[in-house]
Amino acid sequence: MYITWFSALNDLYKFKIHSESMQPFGEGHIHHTYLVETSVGKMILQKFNHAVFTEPEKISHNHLVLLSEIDRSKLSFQLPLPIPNKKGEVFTRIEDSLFRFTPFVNGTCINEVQDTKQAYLAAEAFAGFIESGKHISSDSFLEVIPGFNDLSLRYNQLQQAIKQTKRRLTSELDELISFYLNQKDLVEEYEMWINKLPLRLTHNDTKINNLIFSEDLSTVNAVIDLDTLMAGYAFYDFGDLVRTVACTEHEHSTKWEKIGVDKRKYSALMEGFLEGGKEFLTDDEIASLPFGGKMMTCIMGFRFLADYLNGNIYYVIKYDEQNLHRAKNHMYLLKALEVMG
Ligand code: GN1
Ligand code: MG
Repeated sequence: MYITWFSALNDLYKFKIHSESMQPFGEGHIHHTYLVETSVGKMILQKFNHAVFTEPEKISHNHLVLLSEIDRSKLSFQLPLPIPNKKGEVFTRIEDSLFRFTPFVNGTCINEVQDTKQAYLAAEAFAGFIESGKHISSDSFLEVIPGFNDLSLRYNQLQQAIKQTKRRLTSELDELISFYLNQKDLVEEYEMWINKLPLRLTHNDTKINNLIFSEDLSTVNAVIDLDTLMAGYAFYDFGDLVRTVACTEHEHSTKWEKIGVDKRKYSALMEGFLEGGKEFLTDDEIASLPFGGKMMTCIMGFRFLADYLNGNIYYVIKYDEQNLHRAKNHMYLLKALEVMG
């Protein structure tokens, strides 16, 4: 299988791929990602998940808007965008699969920050990303996944999954369903904020492993995973950082009693985001940031639980109950964030 892809890819790109060098790379839940050596150096090769992104041309459109509207040389980090094939296309179709190459950026990807400095840098970089596109009209971007971060829509999708599920209702599952259905207040608060705040270019998937730090973790070398860049609210990007940086345990941890909020990392995120966003953040946006942490934790809880109920059709999982456990992990995190206010 791989051999067929490689010989086809080798004909379609200007560089040669050393197939024996290929190794799985990163922790993404959606695409299959590999690191490969080529005649022009290391590259990232992805077998693209077009069941999740059914309209890849919208991603390309958004990338082109970004390329034409921002001056990447002015950014303090790289934005590695896909490398076109010989025909100028960023996606290469081989049989039923889509592939793409992006430049490999040296550095290190982390799943957990070791100290508050990295939390600060991460938030500053993601706010800097929004800042770079602050002059672009939100209408210029296409919605790559409809309602991707829309809490009301995800709540409805969860309700639908509960109605249709074939899963047996255990007490654990029952507790999670009740907990998430009880989050109506957050959904209402979400509606209130979106009626008040400006839409901007946002990244929409600001988990910590979507940054490449320098080896010594002293700077951010690149903001990666640019598939979901589109119009959104600043609190989405702050919120997903809270979910993945300020939590005392990883997203896949099942050590329920250890899940909580690291307040020092949370404060560092807030400081970094305010610094990176100082040129554009309005007072209302600043006031919405704490809501973002709760909202993004809640939306992932909805999505993980819905995916478990739907039979694990969306996220890559390592065992059948992993999505249930991710939703349970997020229930504990959301409870801890609620306590903070
Ligand atoms: C997915 O690809 P990855 O792992 O960065 C998901 C995000 C979720 C995340 C949960 C397109 O991101 O929305 O936050 O998993 N991306 C998509 O960790 O659904
Ligand atoms: Mg990713």
